[in-house]
Amino acid sequence: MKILLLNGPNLNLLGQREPEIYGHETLADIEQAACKRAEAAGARLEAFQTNYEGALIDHVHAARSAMDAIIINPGAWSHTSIAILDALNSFGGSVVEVHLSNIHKREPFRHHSYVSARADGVICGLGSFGYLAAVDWLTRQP
Ligand code: CA2
Repeated sequence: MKILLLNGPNLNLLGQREPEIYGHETLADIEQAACKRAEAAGARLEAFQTNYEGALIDHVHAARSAMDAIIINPGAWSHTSIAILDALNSFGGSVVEVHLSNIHKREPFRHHSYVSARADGVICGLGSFGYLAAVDWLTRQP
């Protein structure tokens, strides 16, 4: 099982600002923990973060022939990007959408995610644990 972990815009700033919303951990901390969790379950995880929408879409396209599953926190693109939804619709494996914060408890413009229309599961509001929960679900035994 090969898992691609994608994080969208501004998530490279995690741990540096707004810890009351997004926590104290850095993105590197989160990626390392997700990698460890996947390896413990016999899976491999690759992580990529970008502030460029086209770069994220290119990674989804590359994953079509190389990855079994995608865990994605699309950041603010969740609420705006039909292009990311279209790219994920071309991917045949499992997709889990993760948000650190509970987007439904926040401003109304964060309540809708285009990506959720494709995601097999959506986790929000559990902080960085959401990424581990996504790995656990993807690597669960039947
Ligand atoms: O809760 C989430 O994970 C979000 O995807 C985070 C996005 C936000 O636009 C979504 O509505 C919900 C924002 C990420 C910004 O991350 C920062 C981290 C530290 C400092 C500033 C921004």
